[in-house]
Amino acid sequence: MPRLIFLGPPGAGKGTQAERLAAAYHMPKISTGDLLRAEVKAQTPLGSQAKVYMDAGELVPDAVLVGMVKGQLQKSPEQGWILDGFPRTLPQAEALEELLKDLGQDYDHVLNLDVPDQVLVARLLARGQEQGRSDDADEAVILKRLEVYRQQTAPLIDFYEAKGRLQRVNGNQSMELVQEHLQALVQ
Ligand code: B4P
Repeated sequence: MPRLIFLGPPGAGKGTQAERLAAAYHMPKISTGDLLRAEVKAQTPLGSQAKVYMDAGELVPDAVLVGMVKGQLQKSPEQGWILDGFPRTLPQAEALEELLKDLGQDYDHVLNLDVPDQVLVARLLARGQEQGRSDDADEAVILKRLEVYRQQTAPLIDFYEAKGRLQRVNGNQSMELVQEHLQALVQ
């Protein structure tokens, strides 16, 4: 089963496509955004801490995320996995390399979804209205997330490109077409 990493800015469709590919290949997805939102909903100490960062459009500290992902990767490695929303910083990417080495695993594809900023903002505002996600409700918070993406997450494109592992997909197409292109790369 493939092991996939999804990269891309907020609203690029990582969560959407991770869901679709997980269903298509019957494999687990590890979505750090979903895991954090579950902690927030359950009002755990970690959730209360994470909510402050998420509502401000900031990233949750690396140590929290690395611990969370480590537990998930250990669960059932033979089924493959899709990482959605992790890594999001260079320290997270470096920690993932170490983690996978220790677990005797590797990733098969790093898939970067490219979408222009104005489309991202429109998608996230629409989701804020439909689903009431607190970090999508306010345009200022969305713009902050894009700025944080450019500063902290975009450098991962060079990180994986330098390893010859990056594959780019145009995320500014219908969900069905994006899925088709992703599956063509993975198969
Ligand atoms: P995430 O939950 O990962 O969410 P996201 O980046 O905002 O969205 P994603 O790219 O998954 O977009 P989606 O498919 O949902 O992160 C939320 C927060 O959690 C972060 O800001 C951060 O605070 C924290 N966090 C998570 N991981 C972290 C980490 N590793 N380190 C530190 N902090 C972390 O799509 C968005 C919308 O667009 C949806 O409404 C969807 O229906 C629509 N859409 C998708 N594809 C489309 C298409 N092709 N056409 C039209 N609309 C489309």
